[in-house]
Parts: sequence; structure tokens; C-alpha cells
Amino acid sequence: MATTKTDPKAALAEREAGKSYEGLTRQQLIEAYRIMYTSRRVDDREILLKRQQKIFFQISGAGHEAVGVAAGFTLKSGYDWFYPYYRDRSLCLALGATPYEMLLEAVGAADDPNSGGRQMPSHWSYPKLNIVTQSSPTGSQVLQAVGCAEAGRYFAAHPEAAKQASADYRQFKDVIFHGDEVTYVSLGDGTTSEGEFWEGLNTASNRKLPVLFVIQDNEYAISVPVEVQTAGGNISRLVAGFPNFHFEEVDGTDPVATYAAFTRAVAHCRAGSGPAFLHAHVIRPYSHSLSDDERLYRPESERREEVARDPITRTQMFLIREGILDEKGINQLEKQVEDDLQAAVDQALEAPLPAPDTVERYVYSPDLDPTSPAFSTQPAPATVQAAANDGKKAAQPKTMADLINATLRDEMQRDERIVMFGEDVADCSREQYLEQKLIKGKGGVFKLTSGLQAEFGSDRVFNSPLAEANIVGRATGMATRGLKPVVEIQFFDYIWPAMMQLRDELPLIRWRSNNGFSAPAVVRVAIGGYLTGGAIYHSQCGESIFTHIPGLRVVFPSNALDAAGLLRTAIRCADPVLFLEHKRLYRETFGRAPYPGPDYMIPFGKAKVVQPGTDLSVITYGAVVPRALQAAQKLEREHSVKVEVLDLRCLSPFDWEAIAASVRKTSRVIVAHEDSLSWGYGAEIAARIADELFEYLDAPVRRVAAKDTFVAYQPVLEDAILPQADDLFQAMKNLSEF
Ligand SMILES: Cc1ncc(C[n+]2csc(CCOP(=O)(O)OP(=O)(O)O)c2C)c(N)n1
Ligand SMILES: [Mg+2]
Repeated sequence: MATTKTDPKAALAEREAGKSYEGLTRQQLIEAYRIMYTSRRVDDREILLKRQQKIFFQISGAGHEAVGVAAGFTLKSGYDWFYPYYRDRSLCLALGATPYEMLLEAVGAADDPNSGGRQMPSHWSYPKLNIVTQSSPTGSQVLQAVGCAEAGRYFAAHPEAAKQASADYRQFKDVIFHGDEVTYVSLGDGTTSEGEFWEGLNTASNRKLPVLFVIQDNEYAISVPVEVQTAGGNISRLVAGFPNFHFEEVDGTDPVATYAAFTRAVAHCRAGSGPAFLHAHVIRPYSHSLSDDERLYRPESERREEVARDPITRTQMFLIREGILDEKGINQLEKQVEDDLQAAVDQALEAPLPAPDTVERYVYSPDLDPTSPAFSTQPAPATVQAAANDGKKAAQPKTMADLINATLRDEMQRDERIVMFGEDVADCSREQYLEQKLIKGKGGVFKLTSGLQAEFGSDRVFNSPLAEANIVGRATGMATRGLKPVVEIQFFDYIWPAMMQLRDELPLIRWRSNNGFSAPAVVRVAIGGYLTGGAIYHSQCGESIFTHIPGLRVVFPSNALDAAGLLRTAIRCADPVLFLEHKRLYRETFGRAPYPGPDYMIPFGKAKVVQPGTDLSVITYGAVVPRALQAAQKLEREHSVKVEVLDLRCLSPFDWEAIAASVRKTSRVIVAHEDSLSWGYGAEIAARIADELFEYLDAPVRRVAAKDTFVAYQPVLEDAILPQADDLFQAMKNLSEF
């Protein structure tokens, strides 16, 4: 009886009120539309502002809005982690970023929370929301996201490691983690062509990591269509063989279907079942960016077809059709968005700009200065047990390789946040062989990490795939989360696949996020020649390429004691460090020392006078130090010329005061290095001496370095190419006679 009395309209409304759209409520759908519309209108306003020359760049999220909202609704803001790309405006809005904050980045305001005016618009970074600073190189976020997920898993297994500790970088590196957190990473269809994307899939799959890969496929990478970019034209088909993944392919202009796909994908990741791959087909109605005019390569017909799938109009029609909002309701919502946006624009245009004298802020940590006396301690060899099993042995002189190994061991003992990986660094990946004591274990091709996996476990010391970007990219993601990765590049000659990460990512995280994030990882690299038979691809130097990178500390010890002290500083400091270990020096008799104890540190940027002199200065480092000493001693014996040899030890920063003091004293100077001459490290030092110490000089500044070739295999060629003690002797003699 009751039903006959019910008004049919009211019954429908009642039914629909309870209707669920793949789990989305009507209120959530209205909210989804509000965010999507806001996202589009921020793009429109930015485009206008760019045309008015009030901002300087624009790239839109137009056509991608439904994906961001679905991601934002299924993931947890400030709980999960986000490595988005520039089309993720609606995601950032859904997670809690405001149009005003976005506009601050567009105008380059001082208070821009993303970068303080340092990055282009749509380069998101919101520390409070766990949205990690992103860059412009397409795809470089992928391996970092993998490292981020690994860090979350590590902290869940080692909760003690997450605790703050004083006296090192941990004091300034808060860790938050959740056992079931998910890491989101997104990229465009074109970016799936990058090698780092495949390296990321490989590791996420192999380690069953909770990474949600989101491909926003708008069928174009600027002007290059997807069928040219991707074999067969569909990335989903290509990745289908990766184990442990959950795969979704969805119309990313449909918010409800996309939400459903995200719900399933996120559940898979959160349950710890492995990564997910969500391939969303979207549109790109506004050209690639405001610097691009797609009419040059897309006909009107194709563009019209795309417009018919616009997620904004589609969602609006859906809300009306489903009776969730009527036209009046839509108008009201849109007007509210417009009014709020206008206020945000007005406010952003008035926002103070960053002061030009702040540009050098946050290149390095503002909290912990590794050049400071806090990093200066005395050796304490007698107290040491860690380098060997008994104190007597520890007091014996040890090689550089031994002391690096001992330092790594003691630091791992002291700091549970340290993890080590790279090619062959583990003792044995097939742990059972170690456990059954069937084998001794490898521990690095130079054995520098020997015994560390056996002692600290396979989740702290492990082998990476043979992929250098993978090593540095993951380390960057881990360090961003608060771990201290100390990774190894097996040979300097093979560092180049990691160059994007080393030049554009690791050292920039702090500066580009205006101190919002930091990534103090240590990258150990075996470098250098004088090997006899090393040849081109096992003997190169090339350090000046890295000293040219702001934000990266570059260290190059010449002896065992310095290696131990500087490595400890590298590990405990809050900046990323490239730690160059000369292969020829690993096991030389020169420069052996007893282990200096578990707290021995040398501050960065402090040179050492390895031989005092009054007549001529040789500024050098690395394997040239023993050669320069040999030449200097011969010159003194034969010609009574007293040469001062200065070992820089640290190349960035370098010890200008020590150089200046030596040159003022001797008035003659040679800068010597193993790397080739032209555009080498010595050029900078020589230029600075010529500039600032001209009045102290009695002779031209000379350089001794390798020939401008590569290093050859046959020893007679290698000898001719690399600077020898004889070359140094001749140069010193000539200059002393000038
Ligand atoms: C490593 C790198 N190469 C080239 C560029 C220049 N670039 C910027 S975006 C882009 C196209 C990206 O296309 P896609 O991945 O499909 O993303 P979409 O912009 O279409 O969303 C290119 C070539 C870059 N930023 N980084
Ligand atoms: Mg694209």
C-alpha cells in the first residue's frame, strides 16, 4: 500500500540518492567535477596570463583531469607518495594543493611552495602532501618513485631506523612511513620510450613493490604520435609480461570508469601484491604547451574528434543526465570556482618576488656544513676493533681498500638507515650458498663491500641490475625519504647511463624544491688509470664534469687515512656526494694507515700539505699525489729545489685558502691531474690563481695532465698518455728555472 502512495519523482530521487557509481557517491561526483573544472580553469587563466606576459610559461593538464581526480580519490594525501608529471594539475588539487599555490609558481613568487620561483609552472612539489619535487626531464621520476617505495618498505621492516638521531644528517631528515603506503608515478605515452621507464618497471616487478605506474596516453609526445613512439602503438601490450603487476587499461576521460580502475589498482598495491600499471587513454585539447601549435601536425578533423571526448563536458553531461546536478547547480558551482580563481589570480599577481640575492640558497644543506669543524676529529687507531678482529691487527697499516671497507662496516653498524647496492656489491645474491658456507662471497669487483651483506643482511646490501641509472635513480628516491644509500658505480667509465640522474636530479632536489626536499645519497665510484691493461673503458678520469654540477660534493682521496675520514663525512653529511676511489690506489703500499677508528672524519674542502716546500707549489690530488712526491723528492735531491705538494683531497668544494697560502709562499705553481688537460679540473684552479694571486706570481701558472686522448691499452701508450713522475719532474724543473 505504501508504494502506491509514493510520488514517483520522489521515489526516483530517493533511489538515485542511494545509487553508487563504482563506489563514488553523488557528492563525490560533484566534488570530482568541481576539481576537474577548477583544474581546467586554472589552465585557461594561466594561458591568458601568459598572453598578457604576466607569467612566462604554460603547460596544461587539459584533457587529463579525470585521471588526476580518480587518483586523488583513491590514494591518500600526505600518506601515500606522489611522483607526478606536469599534466597532474587535477591530482594535486585533489590532494589539497590550491589554485593560488599553483599560480604562485606561474608568476615565480617567493612564496611559491613548489620551488620559490625556481621552476616552471606545473612542476609540482608539495612536501606536506608527499608530492615530491619533479623536474622537466621526461621519465626521470620513475626510478626515484621505485626507490621511494623501497624506502617505505625498508622502514616498515626496520622501524628503529626511522628514529631521529643527532650528530649527522638524520637530525634534519624526518622520516614518515606507513606499512601499506603506495607510491604513485605518472608519465605520458611518449615518455614510455625512455630507458629509465623500463628499468623502473623491471625493479618494481622483480621486488614486488607497491608502485602505481600511471600512463596518461594522449597519443602524442609534442608532435610525435604514439604509433611512432611505441611498437604496435599500445604500451599495455608491451608491458603485459612483467610479473607481479596488476594491469588496467581505461578510458581516462570517463571519471567513473577511471575511478574504478584506480580502486582495483590501488588495492593491489596496498595489499602488498606488487605494482600496478594503469594505462589511461586521454586527450590533449590545448596543444603540447603554449609554445606549441598542434594545428601544424594535426588536422581539424582529428582535433574535432578529440573534443567530443573532453572529460569536462563529458562529466558535466553525466551529472545532468544522472540528475546529480541540474544546469542551475552546474552554473552555481562554476561561478563559485570562477570567483575563487579570480581572487587567487589577483592575490598571486601581487605576491612578492624572490630576492635575487637568495639564488645560492639551498644548493647545499643550510643545516649541516660538511666543511665545518664538526666534521673534524682525530684518528684513534688504538681503540678500534672494527677493522679487524683484534686491536693489534687494527693498528697495522692497512690499504685504502681495507679502510674503506672498515669505514662502511662501522657506519652500517652505527646507522641503520644505510643501504648499499650496485653491481656485484653483495657477497652472494643466492643467500643459501652463503648460509651453507659453500662460498666465500664476492663483495664488489674490487671487494670494497666484502662481508657486508653477510654481516648486515640482504635487505641492507644487495646487487642491482646492470643499469647505472637504476642505481642512482633509486638511491635518489630512497635518500629523499630519509634512507642513506651508499651505492657503487663499478667503473667511472660506465657512469654515463646515470648521467641524467647525476646532473639533473640527485644534486638538484634541494635547490629546485627551495629546500622542500633533499637527497643526500653517496655514490662511490672506482676511477682512474695507471692500471696496465685497463685501456679506454676501465681507466678514465673525468671528474671535472662532476665538479661542474652545483649541489654535488666531489671527493677524491689519495690515501687510506683520507679515504676513511672523507667517506665518513660523506655518509654523515646532508648533501649528495660523489666519492671517487682511485683503483690504482686501492691496494698500493703508498698511503697505508692503521684504521683510524669509528668516528674519524675529515671535513670537506680541506687540502693537506703532503710535503712542505718554499720554491714551487704543486696542487694535485688522487694518483698524481705519489707521483708528484716522487718527482719533488728527486728535484730536491738533484737540484735542491724545495717543492710544496698540496693534496686537495676534496674537489668540490676545494680549499682555496690552502692554495693561496702555498702560492703566496712559493710564487710558482703547477696544477697537476690525471684527467686530460683541456677543460680539465686544473683549468679552473689555474684561472683563479691567475685572477686572484697575480701579484704573487714569479712565473706563469703551469698544468701537467693527461694528453687530450683516451687511455690506451698497451702500457707504452698508457705511459705516454698519463702524466708520469718524469713529466712532473721536468715541469717542476722548468718552472723553478723560469
Ligand atoms: C628527456 C627529455 N627529452 C625531451 C624533453 C622535451 N619534451 C618535453 S615534454 C615532451 C613530450 C612528452 O610526451 P608524453 O610523454 O607523451 O607526455 P605528454 O606531454 O603528451 O603528456 C618532450 C619531448 C624533455 N623534457 N625531457
Ligand atoms: Mg603524450
